[in-house]
Amino acid sequence: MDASDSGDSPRAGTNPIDSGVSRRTLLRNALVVGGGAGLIAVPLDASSASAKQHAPGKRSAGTQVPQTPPLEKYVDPLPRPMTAIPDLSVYPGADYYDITMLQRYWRFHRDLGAAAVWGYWAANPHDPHKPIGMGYLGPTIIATRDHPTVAKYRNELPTTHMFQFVIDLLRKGDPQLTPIPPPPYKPTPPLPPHVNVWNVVHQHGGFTAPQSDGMPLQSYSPDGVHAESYATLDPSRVKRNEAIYAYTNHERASTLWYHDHAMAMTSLNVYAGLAGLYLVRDPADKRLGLPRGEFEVPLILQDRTFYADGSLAYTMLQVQGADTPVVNGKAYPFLAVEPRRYRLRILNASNERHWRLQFGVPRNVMPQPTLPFWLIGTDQGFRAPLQMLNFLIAPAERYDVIVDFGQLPMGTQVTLQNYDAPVHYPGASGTGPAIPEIMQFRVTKRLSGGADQTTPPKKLRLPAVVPIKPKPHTRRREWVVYQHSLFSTMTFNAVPFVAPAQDFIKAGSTEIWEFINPNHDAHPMHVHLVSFQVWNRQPLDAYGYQTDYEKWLKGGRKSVDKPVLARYLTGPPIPPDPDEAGSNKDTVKAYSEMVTRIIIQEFKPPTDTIASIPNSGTKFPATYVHHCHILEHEDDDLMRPWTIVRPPG
Ligand SMILES: [Cu+2]
Repeated sequence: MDASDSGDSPRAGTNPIDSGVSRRTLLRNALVVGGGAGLIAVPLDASSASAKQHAPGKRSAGTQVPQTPPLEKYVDPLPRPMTAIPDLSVYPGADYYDITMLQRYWRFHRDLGAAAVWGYWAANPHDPHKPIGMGYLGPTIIATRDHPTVAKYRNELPTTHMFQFVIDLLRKGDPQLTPIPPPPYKPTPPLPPHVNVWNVVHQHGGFTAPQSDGMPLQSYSPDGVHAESYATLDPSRVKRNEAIYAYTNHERASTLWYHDHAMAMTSLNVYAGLAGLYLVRDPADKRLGLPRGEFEVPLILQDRTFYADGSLAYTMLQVQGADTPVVNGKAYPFLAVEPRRYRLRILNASNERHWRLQFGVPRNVMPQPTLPFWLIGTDQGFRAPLQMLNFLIAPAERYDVIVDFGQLPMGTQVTLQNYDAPVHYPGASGTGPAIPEIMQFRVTKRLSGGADQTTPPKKLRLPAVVPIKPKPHTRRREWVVYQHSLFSTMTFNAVPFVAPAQDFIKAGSTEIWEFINPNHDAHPMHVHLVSFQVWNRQPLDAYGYQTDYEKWLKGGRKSVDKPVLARYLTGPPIPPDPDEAGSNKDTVKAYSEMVTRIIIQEFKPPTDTIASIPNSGTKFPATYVHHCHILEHEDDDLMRPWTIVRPPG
């Protein structure tokens, strides 16, 4: 980086923030106040009196939010994340990866300077001097269904955080950042003394034993400080800043991903770059006739804000989301395509931003302004093809789509557009920067290899999704998104994350989970370990429910006072959205003022030994977590553990 830029562009580790708008006012959803039909949403406005009451005195309203300098669009080609190369010699019968977390430099745009970023680097078994990575994000790991993967994750990041000012505020107990639990729970320090950076890798969507799952309390720092539930396989092979995890890959072919999940700082660590794709392939899928090779393109969607020197600005203490689209690490990239079908594997790896995506085409090219596409898969794998014009993708969701550029004249520019989706959904206008355009596909390459030989999406015969049916006595479990006071910490069921699990689930059981969301924004809920289906949603008297829930809490949480959900439902059940129906999911949009129900087929963690590694299978009781995948909400404090217990006998 050029030192001459440093005057007005703070660096990693400095504090660019002096804001009157708190994270609590903007990141968290204000709860609904008011009554009857006239529900009033608390304004998410920096200047409102209620917003100010929680802001520390030294912050003044009106301080500027960092903004990315104007960038020329579509000048950088879309990068393709490299694929990591497995070492087959370390654990017989498994693909082994040696992955290091490092701070390196990465240029997000032709006209921006190189930025310090965090990323994953995979050792190259063929050449130790050429680790596989690009600085930002991580290489794609490609696994074969039912063939296990073993990974060693080494933490060599700096011991001062890239966004140290946030860590400092957190450690000081800043009320904007520190989880403040509802009574009778007491706050606990979120980090040990002297730990500014720690990390843990979670394979999102994986069917993984708890000791390899990478949950927040398994974090470990570059200098070897361990959180209380740190775990590793094969301890004789690891140093204190490392952990070895094993993955079964007993999933259907699917678009999984891996990302940081560290206690109290997941949002900062992922923003700095710690995420990558993890694709599970089924050899049988080669027969399906899907676009492959260079015609299968992963799109990792994120939003980032940059200082003038190109370095990353973390603005989410001040506003929702960031101001610039970044795909596979480049701002406003383009991809030159052939006139044929492409398979796009789209991951929303943003901290907070929901995107409503469509493929815009010039008016003179098609009778309609958008190019239809086919949805062929979601979080947990293939589904029946569904033709769509747009879709809403929440943080952590994946959409596997086929787009046909074959009917478009040479030279056509197709723009991936984002419309009608504020950062939070449905959100309020003005709470975060709008990003109407993301990237461009240019039909400029000649059709190679003769005609497009892939199967037309309508005729695809994809592995079927079997509907999960409840049984008469299927247990229902409620998770209330509860905000203890206006703009304060959000929890599930008014219990902080660090309190021990209170939910004990019998191994092998089917359950319906009810996410009760009286907030006026959606929360993307992710459940570790399991694959589920969206059952239905039902509108909720949010104000009435919230009021009576408060009464229950203030009355000492007596079970007789607990609001009975059925009394607050204001309409019939609503079936899942078309893209959710008949889909296997691991993340679901819990819409505002609704109960969202999911059905989970089976709580059955993998118990078999993986790759002959001792203690690699699940031991009961087995504790996992679920959480909101708005990463700032997860850090603060919308996450809970639950425990799978062996059934008696
Ligand atoms: Cu949330």
